[in-house]
Amino acid sequence: MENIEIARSLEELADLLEIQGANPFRIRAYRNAIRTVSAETRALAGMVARDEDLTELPGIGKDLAGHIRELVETGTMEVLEEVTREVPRELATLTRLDGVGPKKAAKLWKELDITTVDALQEAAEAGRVEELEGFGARSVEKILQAIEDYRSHQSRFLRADAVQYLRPLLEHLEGAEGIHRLEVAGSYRRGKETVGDIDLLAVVEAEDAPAVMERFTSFAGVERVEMAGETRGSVVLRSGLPVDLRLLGRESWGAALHYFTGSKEHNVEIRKRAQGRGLRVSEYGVFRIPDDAAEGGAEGGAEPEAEADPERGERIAGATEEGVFEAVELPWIPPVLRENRGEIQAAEAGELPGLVEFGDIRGDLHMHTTWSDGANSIREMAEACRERGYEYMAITDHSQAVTVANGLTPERIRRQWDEIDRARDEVDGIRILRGSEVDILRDGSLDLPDEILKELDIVLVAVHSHFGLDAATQTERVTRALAHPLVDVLVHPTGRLLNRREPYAIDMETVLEAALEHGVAVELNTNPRRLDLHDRHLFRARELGVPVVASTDAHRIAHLDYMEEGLNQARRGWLEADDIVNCQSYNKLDEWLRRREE
Ligand code: DGT
Ligand code: CA
Ligand code: CA
Repeated sequence: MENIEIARSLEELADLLEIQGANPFRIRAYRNAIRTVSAETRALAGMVARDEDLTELPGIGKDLAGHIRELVETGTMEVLEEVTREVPRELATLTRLDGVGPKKAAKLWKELDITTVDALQEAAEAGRVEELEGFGARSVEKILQAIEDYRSHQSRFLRADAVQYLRPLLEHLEGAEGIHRLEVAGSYRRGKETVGDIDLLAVVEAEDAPAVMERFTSFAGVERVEMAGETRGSVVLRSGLPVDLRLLGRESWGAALHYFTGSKEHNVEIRKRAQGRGLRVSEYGVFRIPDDAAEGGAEGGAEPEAEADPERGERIAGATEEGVFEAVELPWIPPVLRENRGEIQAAEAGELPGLVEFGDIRGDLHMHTTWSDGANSIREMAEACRERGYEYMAITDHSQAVTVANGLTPERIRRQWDEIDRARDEVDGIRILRGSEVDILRDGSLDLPDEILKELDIVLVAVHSHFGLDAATQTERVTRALAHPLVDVLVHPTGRLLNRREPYAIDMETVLEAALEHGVAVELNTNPRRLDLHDRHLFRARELGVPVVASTDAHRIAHLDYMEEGLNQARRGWLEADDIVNCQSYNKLDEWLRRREE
């Protein structure tokens, strides 16, 4: 059981207890524990197995340690069973909806007997919810929107979650005898921010196939087996994540890897290209079409026909992916680019981008400390950034308008500078920039006076309120902020929370043009639940020449590690190191930050 699954169960428990009206201190203790569990890098299941003391973890007392141990060992918790005898378990799902917390869920249940998303939708549409005290027409509208979002996201998993759900299965399979190669294909390999399912490929000898399939379906984390054939198996993990496994011979490895990596659109183009060269590409290999078989020229790119012998004709490639590309006269194309967005043309012209890598990153320019809503001190963050090999970093706590995050007034910011000065003395080997995540107010003005902004090394701006404005007003608001001469980076440019909250309505093209005009950078927020800026936005930013900052928005040390995974998104947007501000040396960065001083 992964930490994320433990955190999920504790969250469900905390939600149900809160709906039940349990002691608020107890609930707060559970919520603290959830944060600890999610941020812990060691596997708690391993700690339990080794009989280690969980109470040494921050926020985990004897009580919680016992619950976690029970959960890891039995898959459930007596406390959870207990509360669900009184509170319907489905109610925990309602609390996941934006705009419905445990208090509202309790009210819906007690007054309208609503326990499911379906029932809530029905009651909301019938006008029964808005009559409840504390709801009203606006909040009902919001709930209906949240239900719609929930439905559209339900079937997709955040990549970052899928990574965690999948890891134990991969370890289990890697230990299997008879597997020569194992790779995750599909959208996962293409680095997409969400995945529908997992497509696993393995090379095995024919005689080992049954044992390998058996090992796959008997994995302890499997909830149910959908099918288990000779070469293909399909399971659903306890987390709900569907996983397909295909077993192949060595001669087909490259072709299958290419085919099942997709995307479908990319594959169609490659097949067309092959047909033009008298070749047929399938998941089995690349074959020369025999002269007697005139294959669907008119239907270029159609699926290989199921009835036709898939291996008809002379095999000219298929064992490696490079070989497949070579057969159609192309260099190997990185999976993150395979979306048929021009990668084939670029490959043909020898103009594939040299994609950014973690080693190119020289610093992190967006993070929080205990001065606002972060968990670590300036000094701790500085040491952690230095450990990650960075040359520089920026401390960017919230500004005063963001009261929920304990935003800083001008007076507190000045005091923070003293502490930054001390950290500069105490922590060698890293440059610490004075920054701020300045709130963009409703009218597009900034939440801090110019005399403060002038003394900051880097000024980030972001929207934290009035997400509901119409696109024209929101765009106007943000572009006005970008026109301010002291602004360096627009952070949280879409405000989305993946699978939870849609981006706010904004005209990104206009925003990017304004950023270009005013020499402002835009942020790729590498928090895996945010990833503000879609791959298409990043692609467009690069095309226009708008600089991009890739930053973690860390609220604790562990979050600094979001950078590495988050760069998948940058690569999907075709970004090279040169396109990213924080891939520059300190001197270059400093020059850029002073660009408007004269
Ligand atoms: P997902 O799972 O929705 O996040 O997206 P993918 O891209 O992983 O799609 P999936 O799992 O349906 O299929 C995996 C890959 O297999 C896909 O990227 C390309 C290939 N593939 C699947 N079905 C077809 C098809 O009908 N035609 C072609 N050309 N390729 C297909
Ligand atoms: Ca897939
Ligand atoms: Ca699939």
